[in-house]
Amino acid sequence: MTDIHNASAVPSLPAMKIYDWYDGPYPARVRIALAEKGLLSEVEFIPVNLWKGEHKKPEFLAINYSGTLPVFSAE
Ligand SMILES: N[C@@H](CCC(=O)N[C@@H](CS)C(=O)NCC(=O)O)C(=O)O
Repeated sequence: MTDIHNASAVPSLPAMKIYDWYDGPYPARVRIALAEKGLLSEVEFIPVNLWKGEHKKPEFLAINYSGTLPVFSAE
């Protein structure tokens, strides 16, 4: 049985990405949950600058049409 609380015990995790911004409260909740599970190092964080409006640009809307953060991606 897989120990879901031990990241190193999880076989072949897909590449996990989270699009976020450092001072967004919703992204912060995700970071807190990942930290609690010891999974922060398993995720690549991709900053999307809310203050520059990067979350409303076509490149980002193609990832999340609602134009909000965070976004989780696993491939
Ligand atoms: N329904 C979304 C909302 C997330 C949300 O509002 N995130 C904020 C950042 S903390 C955001 O992207 N705001 C930009 C905007 O609404 O234009 C969720 O629960 O994840």
